[in-house]
Amino acid sequence: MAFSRRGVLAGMAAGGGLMLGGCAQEPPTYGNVLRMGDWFTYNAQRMMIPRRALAREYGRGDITSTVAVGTVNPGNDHEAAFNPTAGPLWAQLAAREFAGWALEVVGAVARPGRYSLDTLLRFPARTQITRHTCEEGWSAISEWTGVPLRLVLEHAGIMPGARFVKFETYDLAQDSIDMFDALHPQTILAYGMNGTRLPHGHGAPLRVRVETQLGYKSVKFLRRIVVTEQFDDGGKFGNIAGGYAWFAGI
Ligand SMILES: Nc1nc2c(c(=O)[nH]1)N[C@H]1C(S)=C(S)[C@@H](COP(=O)(O)O)O[C@H]1N2
Ligand SMILES: [Mo]
Repeated sequence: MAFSRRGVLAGMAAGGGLMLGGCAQEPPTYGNVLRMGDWFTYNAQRMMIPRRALAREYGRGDITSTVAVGTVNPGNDHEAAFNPTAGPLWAQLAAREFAGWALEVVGAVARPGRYSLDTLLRFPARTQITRHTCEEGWSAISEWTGVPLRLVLEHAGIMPGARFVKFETYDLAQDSIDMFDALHPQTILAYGMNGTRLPHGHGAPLRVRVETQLGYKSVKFLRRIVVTEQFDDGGKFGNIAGGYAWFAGI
């Protein structure tokens, strides 16, 4: 295994603002009594980390066909999560094979900036064959290639106190993960799938893969990453307003 648990912990320390030594922290959704289940799942999983550092990886022969669900074309105004501002921008970029596209990385980072696809391709890549588990009851195994989110965050310079990483997209979907999952070795910004460029429907040009959580956390069509010190529930477009758990660890 290329990454050790020690490496994960070192990354956590580098990330700052995190609990170390196994003590549970206040859950981000604390205060809402209906979310006490999240509190339990979140803390229970965080305490079990030493025994399950990595999500299972599979072999090439295990790859299945993977249907594209949720938004498959952010430029289509009939999509349920169509974003009238960003959707047309995605359509223009897609028509030019994403020339000119860049991922913005802002917030609690020392060096906010924009990362073009070419720049991301120059980072060390990680390829992993993993199972995507959708909350709606299906799963599929695919090969994903991309740059570990950790490398991009470290390149941008994670500020002390940074606790969450929020993903903004070209549709209305947006989501966040905590710094623990953000620095996890299998959390990658994927530009490749099954040996080719990420197909449009699966989130081109870039999606995140969060292998430690349910499928909806693997946000597609990335536009901007915001590193935050405070928990942001995403307002009316967030999981919580949508009836989903913010933490969906598996
Ligand atoms: N931007 C965006 N990301 C998204 C979604 C979406 O609708 N929009 N759907 C989510 C859900 S519920 C699932 S199961 C997966 C589906 O990924 P796939 O299309 O590659 O199968 O994407 C997730 N990421
Ligand atoms: Mo899903």
